[in-house]
Order: sequence, then C-alpha cells, then structure tokens
Amino acid sequence: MQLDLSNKTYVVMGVANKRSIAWGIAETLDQAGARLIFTYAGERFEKNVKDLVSELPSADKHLVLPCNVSSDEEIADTFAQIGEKVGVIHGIAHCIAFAEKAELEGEFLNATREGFLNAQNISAYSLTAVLKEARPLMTEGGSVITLTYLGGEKVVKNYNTMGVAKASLDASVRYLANDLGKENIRVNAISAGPIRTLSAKGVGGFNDVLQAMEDHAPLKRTVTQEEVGKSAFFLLSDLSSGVTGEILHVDGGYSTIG
Ligand code: N5H
Repeated sequence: MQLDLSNKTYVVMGVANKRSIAWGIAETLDQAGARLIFTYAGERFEKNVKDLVSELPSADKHLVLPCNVSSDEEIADTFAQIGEKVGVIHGIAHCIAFAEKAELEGEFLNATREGFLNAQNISAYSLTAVLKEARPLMTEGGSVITLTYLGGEKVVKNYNTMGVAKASLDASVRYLANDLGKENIRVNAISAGPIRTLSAKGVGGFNDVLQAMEDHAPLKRTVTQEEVGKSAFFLLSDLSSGVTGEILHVDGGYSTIG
C-alpha cells in the first residue's frame, strides 16, 4: 500500500480559483508529493491558476497548460504535450462542468436544445473525450475521478439541465470503468455536497441548499474542499485499488436521508 505519491503524476482539470474543489484536490495531492499538471479552460483563468500553483510547496515540478474540452483537437494537443513533457500519467481529476444560467432556474421543461447539448458536451462527454487521449499515457494503470452531484440522481430544485448532464456523467463513469478496467485504469466519481465555489456563484437557491445540509445531513454541517480532497486522495491512490465505477458521496450523509 502506497500513501506517498512522489513518483506519481496526475492531471488536475478545472481549477478556477482557490475555492475550486479541484484546488482542494490539488493541495492534497501536492502534499502527498505528486507531480501535477493543471489544465485551465480559457485565458481568463490562466493567471489565477499560475499564481495559485506558484504558491504550492512543490510548485517547481508542476505544469500548467490550457485545455478547452469542447475541442477534440485541443484535448489531443494538450495530452500530446503532457506525453512529451512527462511521459506516463497515473490519474486525472476531471472537475469540469458548465450550463448556461438560463438552464439553472425555473422548470426543466424550459431547457433549450442548445443549452441541453452544451451542458452534456462540457459536463459529461468531456470525460470520455479526455480519456480517449489520456489512455495511451496511462501505461502503468491509473485512477480517474470526476465530480458529480446528487441532482443527477434525484430532482434538486434549479439543477435542471445540469442534473440530466450529471446522470449522463454518472453512467459514463460506469461504462468507462468497464472499458478501462482490463488496463487497471479505475474510473470513479465524487458526489460532493454543496460548496461555495465560483460555479455555484449567482445560481438561485444555493443558500437554501447549504441550509438544508446543516439541518438534515447526518453530520449536520456542510463539507469542505479539503474533505473532498481527502476522498479524492483515497480514490486516486492505491488505497482504493479495488474500487471502480463507483459514486462516492462526500456529503455528510445527506443523500441517505429521505
Ligand atoms: C441545486 C443547485 C443550485 C443551482 C444550480 C447550480 C449549478 C451549477 C453547475 C454549473 C456547472 C454552473 C455553471 O455552469 C454556471 C455558469 O452558467 C456561469 N459561471 C461561469 O461561467 C463561471 C465563471 C465558471 C467558472 O463556471 C463554470 N462552471 O465554468 C446546485 C448546488 C447546490 C450545487 C452545485 C453548485 C453543483 C455543481 O454542479 O456545481
């Protein structure tokens, strides 16, 4: 069993700022000694991510690259660069989702074809698109995680089109786990409870969801980026060597309450 990740390399996709769940995961992996490759969505996040990474204790060994996951060419280009620079990778934290604001309020029935497909494209298909390019670099086996949410399993007010995209992501995790298991590549998801991140900013009813966690979750509180980071460490490391195709709820037990 290996708790030290100093000879491992992970790709962390989707850090926007220091509140990002992806950043909580990155900090945990950095502390364990892993080498990290960060990818960011567009120029507006570049400086943020580079500044944050430069503050990590082992900043020198990490890399920061752009990757717009709506483009197959960009994903191929990013992973070609990763292959050239580090060779083998041991895992990926895919922390990427998007839905237009109009899709995140009112009735799900108001979803537009474009809004629905855009959410599926960025939030669900991107995991498969990334794994197509990452697979050839995972020659020593590996572990991949993505972030999902309860709204993909149950109806959660306002989550709407994102809920359907997360259901698709959850199913993708199971099919990808089945495809890649023979290469000792595991694929799992963390279903985090609500955390105040940039992606949650400005979406309706977020405070009510936080309050419901405090009132009804078995732990009677919300969870932190660090707690998601610790569970990510479990899933990305050898500690979880027998676990694949799984959705791990890091939500203070909220999803178990009827
Ligand atoms: C039930 C809820 C609250 C309502 C729904 C929130 C859904 C959030 C997810 C998506 C991914 C947010 C999103 O795409 C917002 C964008 O329209 C606008 N924001 C941006 O473009 C910013 C700048 C960038 C950084 O954001 C992204 N995503 O690129 C769910 C909450 C209780 C839990 C939650 C917040 C879940 C989740 O999936 O994040």
